[in-house]
Amino acid sequence: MSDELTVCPATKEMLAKAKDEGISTAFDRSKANKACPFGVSGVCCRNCAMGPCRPVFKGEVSEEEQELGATAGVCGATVGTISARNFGRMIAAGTAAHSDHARETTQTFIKAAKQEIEGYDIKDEEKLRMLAGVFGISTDSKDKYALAREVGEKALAEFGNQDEEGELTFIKRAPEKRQKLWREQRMVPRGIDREVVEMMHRTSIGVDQDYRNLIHQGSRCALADGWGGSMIATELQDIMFGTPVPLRSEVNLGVLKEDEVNIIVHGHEPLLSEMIVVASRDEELLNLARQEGAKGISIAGICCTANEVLMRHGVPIAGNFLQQELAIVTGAVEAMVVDVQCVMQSLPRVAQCYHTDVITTSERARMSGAIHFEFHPDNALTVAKDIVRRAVKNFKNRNKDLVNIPKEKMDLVAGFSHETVNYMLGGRFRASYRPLNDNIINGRIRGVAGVVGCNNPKVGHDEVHVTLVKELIKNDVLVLQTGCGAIASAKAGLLVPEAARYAGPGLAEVCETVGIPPVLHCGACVDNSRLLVAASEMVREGGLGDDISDLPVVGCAPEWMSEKAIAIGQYFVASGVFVVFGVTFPTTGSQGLSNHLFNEYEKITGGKWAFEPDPMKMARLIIDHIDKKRAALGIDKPQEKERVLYDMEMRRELKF
Ligand code: SF4
Ligand code: MSK
Repeated sequence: MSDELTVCPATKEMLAKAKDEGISTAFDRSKANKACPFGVSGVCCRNCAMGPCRPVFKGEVSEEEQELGATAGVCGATVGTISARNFGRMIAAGTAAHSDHARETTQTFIKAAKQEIEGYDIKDEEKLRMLAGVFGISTDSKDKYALAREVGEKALAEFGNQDEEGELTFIKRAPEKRQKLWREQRMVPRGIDREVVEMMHRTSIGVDQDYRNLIHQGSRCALADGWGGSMIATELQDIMFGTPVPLRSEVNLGVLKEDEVNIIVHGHEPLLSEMIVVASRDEELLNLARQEGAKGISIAGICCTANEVLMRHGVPIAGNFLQQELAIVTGAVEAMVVDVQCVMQSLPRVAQCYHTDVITTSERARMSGAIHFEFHPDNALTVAKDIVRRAVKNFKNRNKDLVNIPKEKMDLVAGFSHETVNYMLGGRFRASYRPLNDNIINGRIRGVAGVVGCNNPKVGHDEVHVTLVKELIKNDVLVLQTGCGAIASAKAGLLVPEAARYAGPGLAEVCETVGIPPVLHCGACVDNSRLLVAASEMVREGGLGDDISDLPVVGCAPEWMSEKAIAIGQYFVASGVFVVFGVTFPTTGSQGLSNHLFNEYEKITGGKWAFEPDPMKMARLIIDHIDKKRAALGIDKPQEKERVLYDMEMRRELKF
């Protein structure tokens, strides 16, 4: 790995500009930060006022001695207990973040179904009817609004379910064998909020002191995220705003426009940003922009809000997590509009040096130094127009001497919902995962890796993502991406069909025949739930075992930083997937807990964790695991009868 801060040329250029202009960024602060080794390894506890406790390492302490409390907090908590409690709280926080987003979405969905709010509608009726079926709602002769209301109310009830024997509905979308395993393990989430509350209770002083039991609740809580909150957010957003289909767009800071009003939407929820997109096309506001001397109004995104509006509208992406400050440093951004999650508190400070307005919009997330336009679904379009108007009027305050927009931008193709993968590979009339399964069985595709998650200035920005993804596709592993990882690969040119030239011969053949990139952008962080549905569909299609844990599939977050990533990792592990994380791992201070997560857990759920910061070694771990699963399925040898790979032309000729 290089010593460079980033492999992204636009980021390099803006870091140099920030330095010249005396602006400190996350890259500088990370370098100056002295991370505490106790915190890094997960063994710092501040759960009561007898501490904080940092159990002292006295030379080498064996796993048994650790478990017996040779090094312990004032209350006697062992390093295993402390690190499991911290890990559990990260899962609870991540689950809460995705699920609070989902609650907001659900409440808006119900209002849209009641036709009470301007700007929102029920767009994907086919998906609505499918989801009604999952909830057991009869669809007979109901109009889409009546049906959506029932679906919304059922979804809302998932958050507060108190029935001890209750089960989240979407659990039923997992393979039968997986559901049975969860039930036997008493791991099925009852209600979303309930599992978060119980995790927080169990991790307070003097409650659950067995790290294995703590991690068990961690799994149940994380499953309430993946098969609960995140899945509800994804599905209801699709119904309201449209299920993504493949579309072309552009990525990197070069998408900002020298002669237009630039508005950046940043955060995680699409509820307001969808309306900003609508407002930016308003004729009155476009006229105002022209009066103010701009040629138009340009919207670009950062982080997962960007992924949401990219997937459904093709809105270009300005950058990923570590580029948020640098977008302002271009001097060409009139407004950065933020909602919730992954928004750096430094933004208003950076904005002070330019003319940029940082605008907060959620009552849950305010920042000093920012302007607040409170957004509620009831006033969304009005607020969106007010924000766009303010940005337009700010255009004249742009200091041309401070403007420097990097030239770098890259084409990309996004919009790979699980429905799209189904269609792309199977065709409209025979949409199915059969061709994907067949290509895995015949070895053209070796396996599938979900490479997701953030950026972290502790490692080279985008470097770990891009190195890993290139190595995987070179070895015929189809890569599915979400979040900031997808943006990293997009900037490196891996999200276009022409990127098949980086792929191994088998994967390249599939990509060229079907016309897809070897790396598929599947959406925002909550859309990792699409990967759970896709994995379940692969099992259902047949030929690759009868559980998710049988699939040659791996999850990975090479540059993770957020607690949400830990929640995502744990729900994949609890769903039977091998998950590799880079950077650092928050349990390494406890040998017992690390052994439990890295080894023992495979016997419980069929999935397990691994930690490996080096991208080439990470790729090796992933490929070895895929090969192990292929061997167990008996598909590691060349197949006797080659199946023909149908392209679009051949499919059209088929008689149904
Ligand atoms: Fe220390 Fe125990 Fe209190 Fe944690 S809960 S701070 S280990 S005394
Ligand atoms: S935005 S959670 S930095 S992926 Fe989802 Fe990016 Fe990680 Fe935030």
